[in-house]
Amino acid sequence: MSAHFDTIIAGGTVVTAGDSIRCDIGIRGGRVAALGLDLGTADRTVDATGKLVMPGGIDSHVHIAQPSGDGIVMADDFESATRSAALGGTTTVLPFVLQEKGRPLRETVNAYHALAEGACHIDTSFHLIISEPNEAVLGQQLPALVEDGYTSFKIFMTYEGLALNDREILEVLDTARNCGALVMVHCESYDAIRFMTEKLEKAGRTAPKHHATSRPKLVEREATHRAIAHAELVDVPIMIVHVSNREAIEQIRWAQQRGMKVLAETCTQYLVLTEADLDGLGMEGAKYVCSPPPRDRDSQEACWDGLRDGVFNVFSSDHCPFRYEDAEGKLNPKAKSSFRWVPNGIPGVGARLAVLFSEGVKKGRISAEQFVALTATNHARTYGLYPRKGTIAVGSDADIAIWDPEKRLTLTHEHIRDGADYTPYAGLDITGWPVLTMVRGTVVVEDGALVGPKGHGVYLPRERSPYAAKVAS
Ligand code: DUC
Ligand code: ZN
Ligand code: ZN
Repeated sequence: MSAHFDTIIAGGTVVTAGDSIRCDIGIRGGRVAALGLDLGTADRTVDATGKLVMPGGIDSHVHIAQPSGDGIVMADDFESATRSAALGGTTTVLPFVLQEKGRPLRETVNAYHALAEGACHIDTSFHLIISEPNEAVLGQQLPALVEDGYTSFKIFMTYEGLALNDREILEVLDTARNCGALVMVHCESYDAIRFMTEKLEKAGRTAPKHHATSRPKLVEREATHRAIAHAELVDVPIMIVHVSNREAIEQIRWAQQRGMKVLAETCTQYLVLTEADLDGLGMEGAKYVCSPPPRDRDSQEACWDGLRDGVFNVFSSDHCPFRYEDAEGKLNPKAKSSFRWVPNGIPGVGARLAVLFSEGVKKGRISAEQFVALTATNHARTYGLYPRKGTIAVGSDADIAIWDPEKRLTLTHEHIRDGADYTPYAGLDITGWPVLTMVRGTVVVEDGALVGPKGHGVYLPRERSPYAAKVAS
C-alpha cells in the first residue's frame, strides 16, 4: 500500500555528513518519515531535480539583542536575525544570554525568552555567557540551568566587565565538569590588549585598522594555550570559539594530538576577510571590526586546513551585528576618537552557508558531506541536539535546505536582509544558493521570499553535549 505524506521532496540528491544519495524524502507531522524512491502521494510535492537537499544549517554562535554598552544597540532582534538565517538556509540558531551582574541568571534567561517568544522564523536554543562566577552562580544557579537544558556557556578572557581571571576560569571549568556542561572560551589576553590599546592611543594610532594591531595573533595564541592548560588541569573538554589564525590552530592541534578533548570553531570572516579590510577610507574599516580580527592569507589557509582535517568541528558565523551608518552602531560619537569604541562584531548569519559552500565546496576545498558536517551535523552533536537536528534521517525534524548548486550571484545586503545596513561580504561572487528552507516540515523561505508564518520557530532545550556528559558521569 502506498503511503501518504504532507510533503515529498522529490528528485534531489540528499546530502548528509555521511554520504550523498539520490532519493526522495517523505515528510509527515514535521518530521522525516521516509527516505527512498516511489514513496507514495503527498499534499505537496517539491521538485528538487538537479538540486542538493541538505540538513538546514545550525549556527551555534550568534548574538541577538544582546546589551552592548552605553548608547550601542545591536542591529538585530530575534525576528530580523532569524529572518536572515532562514534566507541563508539556516534552520536553528544558538544565541547567547549575557549574564547581568547582580541579577539571578534565571531572570535574565527569562528576559531573553520573552524577546524571542513568537518572534522567530526558525528554531533557537540559548547558550549562557558567564560574567560573574560567584558562589551562588556556580553552586546553584548554573547547575540548575544546565539541568533544564542550557547545557553550554561561554566565558571571556578579555573585555572590561567580562574577562575572567585564571582562578575564575578554573572554577567555571570545574563547575562545568561537575554538571556536564560544555564551556566555550573566547581566547584573547585582556592585559596584553589593554597594554597595546593604551600605547596605540598615546601614539595617536586610533583608526579602525589599529583594532587589529592591538590584538595580534600571539595574543590569541597565548590565551588559547592558557585555556587549554586550564582545561587539562581540570580535566574537562572545552570549545575554543572563533579561532582566526595558524598559531592558535597549532595550539589546538597540539592538544588534540595529546588526546585532549579540545573542540574548535572557526567562522566565515577568517576565511574571506583579512586585516587589510579594516584599513578602509575614513571609518569604512569599522565595518570589519570583530574579535579576534581577520588576519592574513596564511591564516585563511590554516583555517581551511583545519576545516578539512578536523581540527575544527564546527563552522559558525559569530553573527554580532551593528549598523554602520548609525549613532548607536559602528559610527557612534566616540568611535572616531579610537578603535576602542567601535562596537565589536560583524553580521554574518545569512551569509555563512553560501560563503562556505561557494568558497569551499565549489572550489574543491571541502566535500559536500564535510560542508554538512561543519555547518549542521557537528553543531547538533556538540551541543546536544542530535539526532533531532542536524541530519536527514527517519524521525529527525524535517529541517531542510534545498540548494541550487549552480546559482550564481554577487552578494549584496539585499540577499542577507538582517537588521544591519551592510554585509562585510558584499561583492563576493557566490556559486550555490539555498532556494528553499523548511523548518519542521513548514516552508519558511522559497525563492528568496519569506513565506513561513512569523513565530514558527520554537525553543529547544538541549541534552548535555556527549563530550561533556562523559566527563561528568
Ligand atoms: N566575541 C564574540 O564571540 N562575538 C562578538 C564579539 C566577541 O568578542
Ligand atoms: Zn568571543
Ligand atoms: Zn560571538
